[in-house]
Amino acid sequence: MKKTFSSNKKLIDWISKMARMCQPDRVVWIDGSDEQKLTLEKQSLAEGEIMRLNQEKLPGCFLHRTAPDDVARTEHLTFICTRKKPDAGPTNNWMSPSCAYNKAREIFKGAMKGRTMYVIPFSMGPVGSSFSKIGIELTDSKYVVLNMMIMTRVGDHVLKALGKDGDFTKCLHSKAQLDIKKRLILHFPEDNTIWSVGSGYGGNVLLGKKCLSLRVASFIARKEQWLAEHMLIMGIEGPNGHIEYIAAAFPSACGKTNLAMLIPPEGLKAKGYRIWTVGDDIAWMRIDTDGRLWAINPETGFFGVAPGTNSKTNPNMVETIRKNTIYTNVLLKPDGTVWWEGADGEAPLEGIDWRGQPWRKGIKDSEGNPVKGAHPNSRFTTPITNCPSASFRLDQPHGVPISAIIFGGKRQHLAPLVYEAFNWQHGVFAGASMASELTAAQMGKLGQVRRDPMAMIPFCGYNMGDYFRHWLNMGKKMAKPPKIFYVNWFRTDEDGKFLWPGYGENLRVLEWILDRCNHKVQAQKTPIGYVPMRSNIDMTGLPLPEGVLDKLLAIDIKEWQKELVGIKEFFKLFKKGLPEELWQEYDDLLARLKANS
Ligand code: GTP
Ligand code: SPV
Ligand code: MN
Repeated sequence: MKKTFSSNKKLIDWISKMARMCQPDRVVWIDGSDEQKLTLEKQSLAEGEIMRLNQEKLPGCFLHRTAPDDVARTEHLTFICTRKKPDAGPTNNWMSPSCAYNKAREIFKGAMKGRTMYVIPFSMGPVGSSFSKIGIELTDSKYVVLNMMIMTRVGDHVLKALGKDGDFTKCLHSKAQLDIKKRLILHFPEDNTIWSVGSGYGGNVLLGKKCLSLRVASFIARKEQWLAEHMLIMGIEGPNGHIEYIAAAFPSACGKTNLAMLIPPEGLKAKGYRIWTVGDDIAWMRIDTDGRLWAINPETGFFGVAPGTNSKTNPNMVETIRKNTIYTNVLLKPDGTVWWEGADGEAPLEGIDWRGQPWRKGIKDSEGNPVKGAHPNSRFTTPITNCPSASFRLDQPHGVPISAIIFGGKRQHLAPLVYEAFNWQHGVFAGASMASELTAAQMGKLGQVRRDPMAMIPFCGYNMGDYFRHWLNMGKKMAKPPKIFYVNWFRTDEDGKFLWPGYGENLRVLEWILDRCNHKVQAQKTPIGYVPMRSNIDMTGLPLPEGVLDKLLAIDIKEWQKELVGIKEFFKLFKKGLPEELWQEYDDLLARLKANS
């Protein structure tokens, strides 16, 4: 392989030091070339780390299986290692830097013996943009290299941009023994350093993603006065041909990817609507000289949830993942293609499941539960440029202007389909008091409701009390702040069935949101915020049964009063660290609910 050089002394010294600790047999620099990618694929195939899929039906596609206990982010093994404990805040796991480095060093020592250490220079954001940050990931996993080449901008041009004395996030990863007892995901925001060991699962090991672009970036963003958020970014081209952009924060596996590339339902398509996908997971946002908030997606690919993806729910994604895609933990069909629960067509009669075991349609485990073919958090890694709705502004160094920020989560009850915050401060309260049901994206109890402010509870790299303060300050700095909304696609009826059809139909709600931003429609003032008048949601082509829209928009005062108990409990965790403004919003909501009860 071609040798790559960097004249950056800090980089060279750091690599030598890490190599001395991990003791790889060799060090290989990733230059970003197709030629090198092909070599890596070949080696990875030979080692059985990836499998080539049916090249006629899925050209350039591969399958990878992780260890059965390494299938989702491990939040209990994820730490923010600030020098002072309070700087990590009450919602993060904390370890002192010295303790964390010592513990991990013991696992990293000699972990790469017999392996290659790859040096991946990557840029989050367009190379050279003032938004962008450079990271260098050292890893002993070819799977990580191949994924990073899809998810980020990788190669020599990044080293060139780094130059002789540029700064970078030092990202070290080793699979080590893939032992959950020796697994640690450590962030040292004060050292601009990430150490991840003992895992091979995406969110734990693609260090440019959650570790750099959210945990470390959020820490930097507060200092530099911008925002690093767990948000999709999408452009909505309206009937007049004008494109407006929105950003939305939903917790993991709560619908960001799906919303970001929705296809307008017939009733709205006729009006001329069209969607442009900018990003599905992460937004970096800065205030520009026009007083507005501008956003980029620092990534170049999707690491999307497979189950439930089909040509009804997400036709654009079905199209996207036909080529050059790495599938992880899905079912392998006899014809060398793949399948997951909720994929197009009938379930196959047989295949090899995500664990690598023979699987037959309808098989049950010893307790009589159906055995899933694909893991519920199985995913695909695929380039954003494959996506038919990919925005033409993906590489614009200054990003896109954001008209609305949307928060949301999975709530069977309580939250209505949509409401608008009274103002920025109230919107920050709505975000800060968000809660959602746990999904398969994190190891833990499925379905349990937990507080997940701004969908950032697993991803904020510092004290969330300070994070809320930062959000409040950002609002004050903008002459034209985006309006803030809250949505819930997941309200259910008495039988537990979704009341709202979701997916493409969600555009009906987005249309109302933009109409509100453009002062086109009035709304109904309620104790929790502005709610649509029924007639202002265009329901053309969507005949919901009588009364369903009312149920979707209803606000149950008693339930909200109960919710406030949970919010109070959460806010109290922060003690004096919670901005007074949020307690003010809490009190005001309490009073408005009382006045309406
Ligand atoms: P991360 O990648 O984990 O951050 O998740 P995400 O927010 O991008 O989630 P994604 O869009 O992949 O959605 C996860 C699950 O929610 C999938 O099973 C979808 O089918 C389901 N889903 C998405 N949108 C809707 C919707 O509007 N209604 C309903 N009922 N389900 C939805
Ligand atoms: C999430 O869990 O929010 C994801 C997937 O987007 S991962 O990158 O694994 O964190
Ligand atoms: Mn995510």
